[in-house]
Amino acid sequence: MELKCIAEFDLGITLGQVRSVPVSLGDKGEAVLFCYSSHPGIDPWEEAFNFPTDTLKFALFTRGGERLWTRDLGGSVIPGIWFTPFLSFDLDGDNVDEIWFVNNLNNEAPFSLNGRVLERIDPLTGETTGRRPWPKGTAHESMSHVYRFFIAGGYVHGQPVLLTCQGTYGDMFLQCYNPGMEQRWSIKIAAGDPGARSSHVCPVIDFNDDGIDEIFWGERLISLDDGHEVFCCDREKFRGHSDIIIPFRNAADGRMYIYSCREGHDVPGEDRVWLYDDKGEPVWHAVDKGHMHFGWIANSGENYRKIAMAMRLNRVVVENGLMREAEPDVFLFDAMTGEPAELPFCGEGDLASDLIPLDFDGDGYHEFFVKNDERSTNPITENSKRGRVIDRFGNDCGYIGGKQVRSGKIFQDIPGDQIMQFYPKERVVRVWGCPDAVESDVYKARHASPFHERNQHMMGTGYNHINGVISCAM
Ligand SMILES: [Ca+2]
Ligand SMILES: [Ca+2]
Ligand SMILES: [Ca+2]
Repeated sequence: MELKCIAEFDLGITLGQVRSVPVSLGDKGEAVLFCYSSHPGIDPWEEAFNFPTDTLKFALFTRGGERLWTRDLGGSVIPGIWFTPFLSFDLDGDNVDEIWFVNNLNNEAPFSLNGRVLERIDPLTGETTGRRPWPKGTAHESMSHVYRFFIAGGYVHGQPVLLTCQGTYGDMFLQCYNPGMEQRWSIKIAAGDPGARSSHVCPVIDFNDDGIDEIFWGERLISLDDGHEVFCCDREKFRGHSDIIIPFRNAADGRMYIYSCREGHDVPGEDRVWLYDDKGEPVWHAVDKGHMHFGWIANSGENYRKIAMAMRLNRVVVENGLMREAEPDVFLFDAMTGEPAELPFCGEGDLASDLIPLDFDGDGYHEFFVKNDERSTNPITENSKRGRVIDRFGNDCGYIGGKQVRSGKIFQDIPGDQIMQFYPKERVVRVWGCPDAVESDVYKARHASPFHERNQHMMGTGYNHINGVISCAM
């Protein structure tokens, strides 16, 4: 398998953070939107927030790497995924994806909720074509809770609908809009209500195959038609949020399943890693305590056997209140039974938690990109596994390096999965793929639903974009 750089985009500044979504320009072809800054992503949690040294910018590029327009969002827009989610989505049905994001019009107050708006941009010009006030239901909560915003899109019997959401840990608010931007429904899930909180990812899929998309609001599935709860896994007991929530289909029985790695509500007697079936009933559960932080599902066992990974974060506070991540605990399971599993090349420590599963060559088995270890002070070098792609046996498939932007089927017309990485000092973004890939029946089955294509448009909201957590689904 040979990996090649199949696209390059020159963003022109030293890069601290980059997010990206595909944008259809209708008969003008496919474009790529980048949202980027020299400053790394800023989190609203008081123990993680810092003051930005650079603004956030949008830039639209052609597939060939030509810059079409740039917009600097200015000093009132905080450069972080929770403050400033964005989405490309054709809500009005003209085959051109509008760009939707949370702007702040109050240039004197970066935390202003009165100044925050849902803003729409025409991708053909980069100009604003609409604004409406951003709901401020979370205003009374702590800063970490207030600025957890999401924008998502989905379909109800073929009609597009837009979703805006606020909150994750306490009170949570969701609003849904029809193509003319009239509100279709609005719900509040109060902090004390039964059932799960949200997640840091928000996959959208027609999970029960009735023609209506659901959003995974953590372990709670919400209908985009009318906002009703389709079901909520472990509804009577679990009140926390899941770092990771992954829907997937098991080829052996053809049924859908849900893999959840829980972060919050760590109470004695309640396990942290769960598999649920298509009715929300538990199949297996494991790991009796801790903050589960990363997780994935990969076709990496014999005969496409699915392996599930769950990583438990061991965060420590060192001098002066600084937080650092100690060695994590990593768990590997047979995804369907919960029995302990192994990867042949993961004998050495915690490598499995730094793997991003991708099927570059389309054969139905996942390869893995090995991220840099964020706990390590050693840079990625060509001599280590870090920054490289390996196959499911650990064989080397080539060096890519960089930091992750998004992964999965980035270009729909190129066979197999691809990965998009940014290179901070080179100021560029590169997409790597396998031009000789041949899509097998197993690969095609994973892509038979529009899940992957549609969820690429949601890589600017939440943590959907990192660690392959959305692109490893199905
Ligand atoms: Ca449109
Ligand atoms: Ca449905
Ligand atoms: Ca493969």
